[in-house]
Amino acid sequence: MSDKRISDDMEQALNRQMNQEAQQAQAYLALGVWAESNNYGGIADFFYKHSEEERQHMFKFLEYINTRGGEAKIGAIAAPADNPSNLKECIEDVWQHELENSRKIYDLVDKAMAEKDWPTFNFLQWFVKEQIEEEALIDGLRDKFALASEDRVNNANFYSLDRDMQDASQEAELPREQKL
Ligand code: OFO
Repeated sequence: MSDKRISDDMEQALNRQMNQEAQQAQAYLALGVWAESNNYGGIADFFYKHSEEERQHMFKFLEYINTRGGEAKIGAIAAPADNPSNLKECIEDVWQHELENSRKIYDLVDKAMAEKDWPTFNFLQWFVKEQIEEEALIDGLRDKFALASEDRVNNANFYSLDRDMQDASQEAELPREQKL
């Protein structure tokens, strides 16, 4: 392996975030199972796709750490949180989760800047942009949920919400749609 071009401290911080992305993939996977077993098939697809995206994020960190002469260290993944008790709680949990992830990315950006580690600063800009998109995506779903739940007359709006989530644009394909 070539000489290391990131600090030990940065290597550890990037490894933490890499494992955090793996943890997020696991959390979205668990939410997909929860949604599917509650007959929200569209929402389940949304979470399964998002789990794949988080896994791709994990790989971006892995490749970057190794490319800079560091070593990506695959850590343990904790069990996901308990299932939400309803769809509203589920969407709010996801929202808080993404906000927290944005804060972690910004902390890394701060660190890269403090260390004058411009390659890492540049690498992280992709994630800053990604979090803008992810926050907008989940915030949009919160709005749709609010609209759907205003109509208490029937469940038709929940059905539409489910379809909207299935069709929401995401970069990853469902694992079952990928060509092996
Ligand atoms: Fe939900 O985003 Fe990764 O970083």
